[in-house]
Amino acid sequence: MLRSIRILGIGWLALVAGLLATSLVQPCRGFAAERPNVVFIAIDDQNDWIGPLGGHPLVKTPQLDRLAARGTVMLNAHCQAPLCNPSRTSLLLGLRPATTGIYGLAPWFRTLPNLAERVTLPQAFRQAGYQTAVAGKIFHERPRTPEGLQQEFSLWGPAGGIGVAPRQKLIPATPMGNHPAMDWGVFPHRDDDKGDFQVASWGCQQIRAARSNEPFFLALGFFLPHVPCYATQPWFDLYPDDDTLLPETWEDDRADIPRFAWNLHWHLPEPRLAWLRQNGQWRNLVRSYLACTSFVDAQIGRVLDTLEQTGQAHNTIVVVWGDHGWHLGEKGITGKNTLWERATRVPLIWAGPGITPGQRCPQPAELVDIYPTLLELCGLPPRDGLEGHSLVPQLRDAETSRRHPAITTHNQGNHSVRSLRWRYIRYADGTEELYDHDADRAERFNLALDPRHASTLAEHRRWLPRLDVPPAPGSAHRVLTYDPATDLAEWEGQTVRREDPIPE
Ligand SMILES: [Ca+2]
Ligand SMILES: [Ca+2]
Repeated sequence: MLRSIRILGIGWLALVAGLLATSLVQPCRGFAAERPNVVFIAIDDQNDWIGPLGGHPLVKTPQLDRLAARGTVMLNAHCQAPLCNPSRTSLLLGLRPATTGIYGLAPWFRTLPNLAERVTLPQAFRQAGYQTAVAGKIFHERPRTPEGLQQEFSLWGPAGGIGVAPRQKLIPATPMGNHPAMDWGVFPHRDDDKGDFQVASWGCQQIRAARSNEPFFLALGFFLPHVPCYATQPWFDLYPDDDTLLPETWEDDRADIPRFAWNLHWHLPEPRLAWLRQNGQWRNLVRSYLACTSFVDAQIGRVLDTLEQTGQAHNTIVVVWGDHGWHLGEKGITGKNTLWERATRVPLIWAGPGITPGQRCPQPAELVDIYPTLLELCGLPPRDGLEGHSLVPQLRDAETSRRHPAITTHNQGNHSVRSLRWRYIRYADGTEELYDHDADRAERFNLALDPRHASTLAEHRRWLPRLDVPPAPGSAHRVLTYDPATDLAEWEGQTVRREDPIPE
């Protein structure tokens, strides 16, 4: 019999700091009431398997569909890094990973002298008189002191996270490692014991308590469908228990990919497809991920309902984003940390004042664009030094073309450039990939060595970041350093050679 244990709950320190913060914040008055509120919703590790993006034909996300119907969906939106900390740090600072050197799960950006006082997106709103509040995972980690918490947001709610979990893992140990998060399956528990349920409940309370003369910036970070993917049976029952759920894969798909991508770049402990198949876990993983996606969708629906019930939907910008995607068997792997479509394409849905309803925009967009876009939508002054570009022209008219492609960076020197039609990748050893999304949405055929595409390659190389800094001090975990002189890479303390066998 499985026993429930609580892994994460409301951090008392955060709560005390939040209460303290509430009494300290004195927002500017006057102009504030004319400005729209912002509800800023993050979904952790959510790939394009949501209804508005059509990444999975069977996924059920009725609440995101409803938000999309009253807003604009960016169909070609990509993260700046396919990993939590660098992606979120980039979005919240408005700076690219190749500019800050933050590529791994550390450091916390405030430890870097040049970023210690840098104004983040929520801080820009607080400076403009907004009440800022946060629950769940927005930054990759929470500041550890009351002063640190107060520096980032006025009010802190529950930390969210996993909530309840089985005492023992549901899946067998894998030869790639036995990390406790690498787990999934049906787990009987109460939905309201989940961290994401509590994050949504707290968000709804804040919306109900909002005062009409103070605009709010409410950030809610949902943890699922990040692993471990536990859900109760009713969420699994939304999906058939058969192989129609599985994404399409091809046995020879790796044959035309540079060896660097496998041996020196994607070298992580997530289960490979071969292990999932041998252990009968592929369908279970896919179904668990979809069940968790639908669960989070329902939590977002509770927040949207509350905005409507309190009469604030018309004056609130809602933006939903995912920090990066996730492979579930494509190219023979599971997990993040790649520069392919399944790991870089993310939800980016906007609704509210100034945004045209019912639009679907195919132009490339980046998470680093959120910062300048929200400033413009809310009438806040633009800030110097932001590396994104406002999406307001596209949110007004989705036909407006966009010059800038979306750039994703994974560790120093590895970049993807996603334009309207193409994906170009350049790795640190100089090898390249090129995919034509008009003909090949699954990125199956690498065209980089085909001389007919020389001009397309040249055009995309121009967008590679000019600044491409080494890992920042304190960078750790999942940061690969590559030395072209020796053709050796260091990954998590291990030396990796090009000629090592490719992991299955
Ligand atoms: Ca993540
Ligand atoms: Ca291929």
